[in-house]
Amino acid sequence: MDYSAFEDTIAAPATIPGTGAITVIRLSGPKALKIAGNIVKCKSKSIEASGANSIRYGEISREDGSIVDEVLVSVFKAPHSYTGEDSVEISCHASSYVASEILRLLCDSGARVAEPGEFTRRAFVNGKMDLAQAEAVADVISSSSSASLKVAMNQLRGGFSTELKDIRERLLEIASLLELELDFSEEDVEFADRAQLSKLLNDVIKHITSLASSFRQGNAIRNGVPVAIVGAVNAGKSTLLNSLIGDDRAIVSDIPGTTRDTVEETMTVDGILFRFIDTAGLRESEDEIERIGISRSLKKLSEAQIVLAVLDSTDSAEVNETIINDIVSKIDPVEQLLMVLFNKVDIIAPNTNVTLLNNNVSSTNSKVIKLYISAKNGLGLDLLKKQLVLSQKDVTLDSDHSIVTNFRHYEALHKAASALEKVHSSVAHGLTPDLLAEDLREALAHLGSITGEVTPDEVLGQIFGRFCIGK
Ligand SMILES: Nc1nc2c(ncn2[C@@H]2O[C@H](COP(=O)(O)OP(=O)(O)O)[C@@H](O)[C@H]2O)c(=O)[nH]1
Ligand SMILES: [Mg+2]
Repeated sequence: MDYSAFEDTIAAPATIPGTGAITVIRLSGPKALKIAGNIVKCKSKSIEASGANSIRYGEISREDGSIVDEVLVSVFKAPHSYTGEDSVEISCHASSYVASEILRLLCDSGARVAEPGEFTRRAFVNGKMDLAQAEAVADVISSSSSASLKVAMNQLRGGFSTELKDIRERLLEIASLLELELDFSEEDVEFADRAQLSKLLNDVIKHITSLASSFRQGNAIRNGVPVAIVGAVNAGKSTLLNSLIGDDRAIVSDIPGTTRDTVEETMTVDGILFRFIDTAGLRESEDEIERIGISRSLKKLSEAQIVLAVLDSTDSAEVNETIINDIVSKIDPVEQLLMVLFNKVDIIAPNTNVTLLNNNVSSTNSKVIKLYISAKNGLGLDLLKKQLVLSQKDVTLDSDHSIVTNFRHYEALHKAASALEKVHSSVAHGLTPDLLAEDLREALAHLGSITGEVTPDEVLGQIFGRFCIGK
């Protein structure tokens, strides 16, 4: 069946050769079965004569008859494959040498090495998935928590696309009414009831805006809830980052001003992905590089969802008060959660049960979370992690709407909403349909760019170019 839009047959390993037990080499295109049949010899009928969705056992030999590997070949026929084309997947032993030999033999038989993301791009072009779904493939592969997997899966299975389709259909309805008016513009007819139009537009704008505003949450789900670790120099911020992630990631030293740049690490706690950001200590500095580090810290502080203010509890109460007030003045109490951590409790209260101590602290002051910890000895960190997880408990994923995790989608929604705002105000000002129709078309184009209905080739190139080879 000649289904594919492409004439050439592409090949690439879909797994990383040299790791694991097997490597899978993908082959897709009109000649996939013929090329695979050329290099894989099976006992009974050839690969080319195999039925769809079958698995065959065979041997791959070089031109001189020497054997390369024993393999399993999965056969898929158009349009029932990932790419929508005839495809085969060769499972060989994971040696990178074996994989490169097989790839060479495939190319000698007429295949060419696939470009990054080319399999998924073909799936998109052949109508197996839309662009948002294709992008979700990469998100599913890189998902690292139950929430990020759930959102990516919803997008992959078309949940987000269906929601967009509904919005587009409502707008198309309005657009077609307006176009009709345009055709009859000489006769001065008004097909679209302006009050109804205004209400419809309002509903759609609200829907799009709420999708766009889910990006903050979506971004946290995909890249981790941003947690900034801030405070004075030498309070133990870098030690805390290292203890939390269980690795010596940031440099710890008693020389003040050691951390000059921000260091980020992600970690999953109770299925929630957090992104911890160690920052340069906030202080006046003469050092140019440290000053750049401090301004970056302030930026990270403003972007964080959770701020961990680390204090050195051996410092005086006045000193710490000043530091806290400084941090409080820099955060947004509505959008950001502050936790105050009195570090180095091992020095001020040796041999104390830190859990008991903290239970007393939190019960007396429930508004701001305060904890005594020892970043160095790991005291109080369990409680800290518990609080971090608790802070996310209201973040529900079971809403009716999709959650936007992709910046490209966020931007498109934003632009669509502004174009519709223009339509809305034009309606209010009683402007002619030709002016309304233009902005409406623009909004539709932005929405369409998310699912790839109207996406220029160069944008597609950028999106798929970020995929790895074999995807
Ligand atoms: N005793 C004790 N020392 C700590 C603790 N946390 C950090 N330190 C020490 O404090 C110094 C500064 O730590 P560092 O993490 O580099 O501080 P930063 O400037 O805030 O990043 C180092 O000598 C650490 O070993 C702690 O909980 N207890
Ligand atoms: Mg540091």
